Amino acid sequence: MATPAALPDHVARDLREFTIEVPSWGYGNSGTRFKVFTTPGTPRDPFEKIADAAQTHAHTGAAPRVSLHYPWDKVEDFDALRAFAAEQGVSIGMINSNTFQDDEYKFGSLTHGDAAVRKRAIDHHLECIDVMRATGSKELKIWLADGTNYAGQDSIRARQDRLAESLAEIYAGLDGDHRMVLEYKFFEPAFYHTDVPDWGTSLLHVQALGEKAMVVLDTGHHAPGTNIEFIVAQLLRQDRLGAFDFNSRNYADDDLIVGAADPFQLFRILFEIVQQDAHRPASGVNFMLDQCHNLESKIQGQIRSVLNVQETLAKALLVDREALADAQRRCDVLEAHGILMDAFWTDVRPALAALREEDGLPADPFETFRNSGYEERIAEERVGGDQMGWGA
Ligand code: PSV
Ligand code: MN
Repeated sequence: MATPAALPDHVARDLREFTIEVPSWGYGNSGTRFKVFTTPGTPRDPFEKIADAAQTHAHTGAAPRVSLHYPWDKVEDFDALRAFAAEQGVSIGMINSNTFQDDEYKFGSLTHGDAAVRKRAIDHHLECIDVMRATGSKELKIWLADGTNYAGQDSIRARQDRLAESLAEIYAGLDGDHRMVLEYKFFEPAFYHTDVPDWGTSLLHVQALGEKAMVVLDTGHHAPGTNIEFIVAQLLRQDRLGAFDFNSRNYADDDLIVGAADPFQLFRILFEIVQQDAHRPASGVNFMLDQCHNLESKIQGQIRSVLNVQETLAKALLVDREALADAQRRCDVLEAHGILMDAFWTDVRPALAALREEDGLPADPFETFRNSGYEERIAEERVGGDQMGWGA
């Protein structure tokens, strides 16, 4: 397919209404278990994280919500945080619970054998729901580090039963317009079994809970070689794909920039999405980033990620679906494959730049941000205090 000078109207419309949610923790320091590097200008409180996230939105026009992690992003006054976000031109997105950093949770949280520990974990989620009420957030995201390291350490079955009971208590605490999304991950930190290791387990739990519960798919949470687009198609078919945690990986849960390690995989995922119209706001799928920028500039990394998703979505929208359906009907394997590849290899960047200019946005948000002086300014201004990072 030749480079299109302009995008077809329906593609332009879909791109204009498509939004991405950014993670507050993507703007803080992060690292590996070997080292967390600091960077001048890194936020020292959730307000500064929101100010940085607002830069991503100001330059791309496509990232209007910031997801919070609780209690990492705990503040005295959530009303003030909400108001500050609005001033900055963004709003608060999902509230991510955290039951993976307290000593009490060493052997599990919602699955723990001790009812007192389970109650503590359930109460934490009810507190997250209060934060949702204060911030205007409508979604609670649950990822559990629960699991075991050795066969025989605990009963897999009993832990599933306890998990189901704990989730039901949290679900009962949601308001009518709230949703809960349950994330799965095949290993880490547990190395023998994980209590929510895969989409099937997550789906079984959310189906048992009710319509307000959905699955969240983190692209870094699968065994190598897993066909993630198949999972996407299947969850959409069940109306249970609630959200994405986008990132990319070469090995395990690398949390690198989405579309960096395997752009073609991102294209295949987004093609499943567009075939079911799930990229449109009415679908309710929340496209979120869950990334850490250990080496690169954090705001630049977030902007690059938003652009990668936009560019790949544009390519997925350009697939000639009529021609594809025709080739599929005739069982012409390579013609069908070629139709996908034509769209994948299309350079949509000039047409996207033109679209942004029409909307009063910078044609190249990445370069415009780099040249804006913002990073130099925060490096000078943000002196003293403790930079935020994991656990903060
Ligand atoms: C776990 O690896 C995870 O993907 C969950 O979404 C956490 O909340 C997030 O990373 C934050 O580190
Ligand atoms: Mn995640």
